[in-house]
Amino acid sequence: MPGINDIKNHDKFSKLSNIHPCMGGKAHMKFGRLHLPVSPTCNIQCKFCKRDYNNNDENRPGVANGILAPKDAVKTVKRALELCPDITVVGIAGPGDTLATGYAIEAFKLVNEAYPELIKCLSTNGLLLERYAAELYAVGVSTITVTVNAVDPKIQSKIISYIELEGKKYYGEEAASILIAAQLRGIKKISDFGIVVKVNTVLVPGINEKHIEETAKMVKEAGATLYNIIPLIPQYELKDVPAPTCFELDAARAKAEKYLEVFRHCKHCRADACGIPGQKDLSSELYGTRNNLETFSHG
Ligand code: CLF
Ligand code: SF4
Repeated sequence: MPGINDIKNHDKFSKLSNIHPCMGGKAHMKFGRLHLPVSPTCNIQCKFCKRDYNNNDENRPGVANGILAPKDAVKTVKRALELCPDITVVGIAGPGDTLATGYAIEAFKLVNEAYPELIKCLSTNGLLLERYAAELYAVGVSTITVTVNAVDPKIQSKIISYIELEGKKYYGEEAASILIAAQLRGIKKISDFGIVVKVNTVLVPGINEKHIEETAKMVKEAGATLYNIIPLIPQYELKDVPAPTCFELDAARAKAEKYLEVFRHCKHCRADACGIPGQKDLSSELYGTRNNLETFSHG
């Protein structure tokens, strides 16, 4: 059975916007996504990411109750489709970074062999996206979200503390420059494969709210198709920064919209979310209650 990557590029986004719940408003109400929480660790530290948080009821990107082994991915997809036949997308969004370990690619390979018709969707901070672009394409990934919170190292260095690359830690503006360059190269390379790229930006008042336009412009030039602005959930080192108001969020979206179509239905999904976004979450039916495993928050 053909997968979505067999569709020609120019038709792909319009097709996806009808069936992928994070690519279009209509699909968002109708179709579901399953997240497989197979990625335990991260290779950067965002200042709003509380790495040891774990809560059954918490709804925010990246939180999960536990980690799934890639070998269990196919049976998890099978069970999820029984619980919610409207699932069209299998996503991997954490709880850490999906490319910091090889588990996401391993899980997608197995799921793609068993369910080629399902959309495979990956969310990453983009540090290693260029390196793994060809492998992601080979295992059937057709949509990728890259979280780009700034394209100016001065601003980005206020949002991340450090990155880790090839066993070395980088801090401050040096870390920010490496990350930004890697994200833009990754978006270019993956979109050259015909994979549809959505960029997520966490809106952090007082830090990047005047920088949205420039970010949208640069990620579009790199190859992104869609933009999603997520309000900051104040925690960890940014716990005292207030979350953006609806007005600030709307203003940022209006600026981004000059360059890219803006997705406005994001539900801050957990890394183990299951079902139609905004409707009853089926993750506890699917994964049960699994505690005491360290988790991360993905923005
Ligand atoms: Fe998951 Fe993200 Fe794929 Fe969607 S979620 S990896 S693109 S399948 Fe969607 Fe959830 Fe918002 Fe993400 S509503 S947090 S945008
Ligand atoms: Fe890593 Fe995502 Fe947390 Fe940032 S928000 S530190 S990319 S897991």
